[in-house]
Amino acid sequence: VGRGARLGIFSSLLAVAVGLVVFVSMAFLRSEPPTIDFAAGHTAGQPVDMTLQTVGAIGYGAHSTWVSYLTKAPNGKWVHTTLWDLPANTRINVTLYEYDGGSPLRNPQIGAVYGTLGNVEILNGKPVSLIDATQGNGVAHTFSVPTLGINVPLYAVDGNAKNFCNVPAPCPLSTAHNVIQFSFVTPKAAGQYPWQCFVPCGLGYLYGNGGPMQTISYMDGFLKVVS
Ligand SMILES: [Cu+2]
Repeated sequence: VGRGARLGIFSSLLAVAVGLVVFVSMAFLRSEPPTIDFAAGHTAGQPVDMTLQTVGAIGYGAHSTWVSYLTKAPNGKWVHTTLWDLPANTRINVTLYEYDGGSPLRNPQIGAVYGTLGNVEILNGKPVSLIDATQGNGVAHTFSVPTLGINVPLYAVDGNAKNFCNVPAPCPLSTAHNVIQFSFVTPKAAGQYPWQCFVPCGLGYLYGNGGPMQTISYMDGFLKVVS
């Protein structure tokens, strides 16, 4: 075999190797938690109901001690994800079960409810527009969509409650929880709108802002608004 042919074979093998590396890394980058589809079969003008929960520890997987959100899929199954397909320009009625303990807020401003319909949340049946986190159990997490001006503080449960949830998520309703309900309207423009928790709840990470605070399916995600 001549030198040119050997060079040709070498180049082809190199190209295949580089191709494989690129393919595998792209597949890794593409892998993400599942997106729950609340837009399929949606009738324009009808509200969409969405049920979420927040837990003090997911209880399984690579980060079993991390705080997390979970989403109830339309089939009734709880899924460990924070990614949702939502119809544009639609009222979303959220029911959120909060199972985590809390603390006072470093920034009291995120105790205010805004951007929801009426600028209120319904906390265990009572409308609330501000949670003073220096009182009671404090705030556990927030549901915040900065680009849409939405902030919903989640009043915590008593971290020392006898029935505090300490089982792998999802937490059952028999364990200590608060029920927080609110509604908001998705924007008219399709696109991906990031949402996150603004309580630095990443215990053990710098200023509490690492780990679950920076990981999709734990304390942040996307509203994938589709038109
Ligand atoms: Cu949080």
